[in-house]
Amino acid sequence: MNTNEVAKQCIELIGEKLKNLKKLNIIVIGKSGVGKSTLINSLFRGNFAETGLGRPVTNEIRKIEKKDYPMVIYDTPGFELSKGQQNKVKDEIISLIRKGAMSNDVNKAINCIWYCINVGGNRTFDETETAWIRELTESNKDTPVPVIVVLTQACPKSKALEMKALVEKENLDIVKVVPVLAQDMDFDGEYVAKSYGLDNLINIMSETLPNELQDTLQNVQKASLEAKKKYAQTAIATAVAAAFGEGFTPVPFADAALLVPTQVGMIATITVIFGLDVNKSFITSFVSSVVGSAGATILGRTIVSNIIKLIPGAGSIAGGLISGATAGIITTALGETYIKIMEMVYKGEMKAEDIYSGKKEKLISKIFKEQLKKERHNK
Ligand SMILES: Nc1nc2c(ncn2[C@@H]2O[C@H](COP(=O)(O)OP(=O)(O)O)[C@@H](O)[C@H]2O)c(=O)[nH]1
Ligand SMILES: [Mg+2]
Repeated sequence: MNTNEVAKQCIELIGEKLKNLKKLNIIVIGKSGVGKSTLINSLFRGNFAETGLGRPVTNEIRKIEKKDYPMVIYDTPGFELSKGQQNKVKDEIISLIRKGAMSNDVNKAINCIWYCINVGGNRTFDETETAWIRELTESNKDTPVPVIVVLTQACPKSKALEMKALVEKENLDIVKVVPVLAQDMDFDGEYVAKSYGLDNLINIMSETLPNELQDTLQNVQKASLEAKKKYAQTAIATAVAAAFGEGFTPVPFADAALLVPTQVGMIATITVIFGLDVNKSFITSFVSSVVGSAGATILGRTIVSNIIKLIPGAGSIAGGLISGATAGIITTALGETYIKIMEMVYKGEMKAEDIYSGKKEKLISKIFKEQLKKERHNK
C-alpha cells in the first residue's frame, strides 16, 4: 500500500464519518434582539444562523438547517408576545420535544434548550421569563430536555453576575446559567469589552450531551480549540487501545491489515473533530512528510526500520515484528502530529496549500520526530 492509496482511504472514510454524524437539535428561545443569531454564528462554523435555510415550523418557531450539516436549530422568539401567545409557544415547544422523543430517531430528538436573556439591554430582570421557564419544565416532566439559561451580551461582567445570581435564586430545573459575550463590544471606541464565555457554553453542552453526539458537537463548534484538541486526543487513545491495547502482542510490521486501518481511522476521526475541509493531496503530503517520499510503500521494512531508529531505545526489529507498545508509540505520535497540523490550519497559521505543495514537509517531519521521542519518554 502506498501513500496515495492510504490518502484515498482516508478521504473516503472522512466522507463516511461526516455522513454518519448524528444530528444535534437545539431549541433557542429568547426575545428578538437578545443576540440569538449572533450567538449561533459565533459558536458554530459556517455562519450558520445567517446562511442556514429557515423555514417556519409553526407561526413562531423557525427551523434552521443546512445541507450536509449535522445540526438543526429551532429559532423561537416569543417574549414580546401577549400572554396567550407565550402559552401557545410553550405548548408548541413541548409538542416539538414529544414528537422528537416519540420518533425514536436520535437525529430528531431535541437535545438541548437555550433560553437567552439579554444582560446589556435589561434594566431589571423580567420575572415573567423565569416563570415561563418554570412552566415549561414542569409541564414537560415526561420528556425532559436539559435547559441552559444563556445570559447574552453579558457586559459589564458585574451586571451579568448579578443577573446570574438572580436567576439561580429561582431554583429552576435547569442545567446552568451561563453568561456569554459572543462578540467584542465596543463602547464609543473608548473601551472594548472582549468576548468571553463561548468555550464555557461548549463545555457545558458537551457535559449534557450523550456520547453519540460528542463527535457532532466538536465538528460544528468553532468556539473552543481546547475542547477539539482534548477530544481528538481521546480519539487517539481509543484507537491505540483498540488496536494495540495488549501492548505486548508483537505486530508484524509489514502487516498493513492491522496497522494502517487503525491509523487511517484515527486521522479521519481527528479531521471530523476539527471540521476542516481536507482533500486527498493534503493527506498524501502529510503522510509522506511523516513516512518518507510519496509513492513509497507504507510500513514496508525500510520505512518502519527508519521510524524505529527515531524512537530512542526501541531497539531494532527482530524477526519482522514490532511490539504492540512500539506500534502504539508510532500511532500516537502520528495522531499528535496530525492534531498539531490541524491546529495550525484551524488558526490560519498554516495554509492547506502549503501542505500539499510540500512546503511544510520538513516542519511536519520535525514535529513527528519530536512526538516519537516524547511518546517513548512517556512510556
Ligand atoms: N458586540 C456585540 N453585539 C451583539 C452581541 N450579541 C448581539 N449583538 C448585537 O445585537 C443585535 C441583535 O442581535 P441578534 O443576534 O440579531 O439577535 P436575535 O434577534 O436574538 O437573533 C445585533 O445588532 C447584534 O450585532 C454580542 O455578543 N456582542
Ligand atoms: Mg435572529
